[in-house]
Amino acid sequence: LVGRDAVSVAEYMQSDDCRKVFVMLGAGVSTSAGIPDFRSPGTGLYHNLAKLNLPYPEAVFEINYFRNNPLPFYTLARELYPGKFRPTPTHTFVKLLADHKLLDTCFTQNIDTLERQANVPGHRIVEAHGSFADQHCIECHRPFDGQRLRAAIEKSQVAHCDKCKGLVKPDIVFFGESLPALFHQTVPKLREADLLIVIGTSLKVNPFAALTGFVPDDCPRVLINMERAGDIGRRADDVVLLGRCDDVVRELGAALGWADELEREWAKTD
Ligand code: CNA
Repeated sequence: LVGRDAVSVAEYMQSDDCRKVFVMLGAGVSTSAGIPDFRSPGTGLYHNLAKLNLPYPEAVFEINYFRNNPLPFYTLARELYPGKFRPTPTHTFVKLLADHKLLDTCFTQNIDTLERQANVPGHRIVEAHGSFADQHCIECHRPFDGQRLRAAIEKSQVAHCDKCKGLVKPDIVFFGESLPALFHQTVPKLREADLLIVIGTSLKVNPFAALTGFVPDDCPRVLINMERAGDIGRRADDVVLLGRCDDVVRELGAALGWADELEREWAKTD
């Protein structure tokens, strides 16, 4: 990179050296859609979970806690259920990467499915922590009807498996559960990355956070976030662009000559 700024990143993205762009997303890309992240002080979900009387905030995503007390997770799920929120300009920026044949893979920790709603091609998305798209019994793993689970969650009623009466939950990865096979299958592709763009994540949850270490040593890594995260900034071609991600991707989009296209495509998501 010529410099550690958006213009230098754009220049590199337009060169022949940059063919495969990988993206890592976290909850920060969806906060402007109205979905709280986990850890932002005051507004984050962990701050607001106090009313659920959890022993500690992470318990809401622990399978053993869920087994004994599923209602806090159901309460949270009701707030996050897809269909209530609109993708952000940042989601649309990822779609433009695909439109311009630059996007190899978008790894996301988010469970809100806003990448799909922004029309990022499905085969480019790896939902590392699962999503609300499917649901299973946590005991016998029998699939459960999505409409029925949604109706139960809306009424704060616990759904039980038709066969074994076990608890049903959406296929969102809880702490201690393994990540989807697609995640593990796709990680090795990072070795071919020409550019990594990390957006809206505190990089505190492993194994997702560790993905930043899988790209080659000379692969530029760009962090777009409100605060510094992980070890991005340590390598020669690391770029840290602090600020609201929608503002930063607009700046990057303008440097790429995509400003109008970004607004036009984002308008379609309304
Ligand atoms: P996190 O730990 O809450 O970190 C979010 C990061 O984004 C923080 O560093 C914030 O400073 C930053 N941030 C917040 N708003 C913006 C903004 N507008 N522009 C730029 N940066 C911003 O969340 P992570 O994603 O790192 O943690 C991983 C968890 C969060 C995953 O397991 C997700 O499943 C989970 N989660 C997902 C959603 C969702 O699907 N939208 C919502 C809340 C939590």
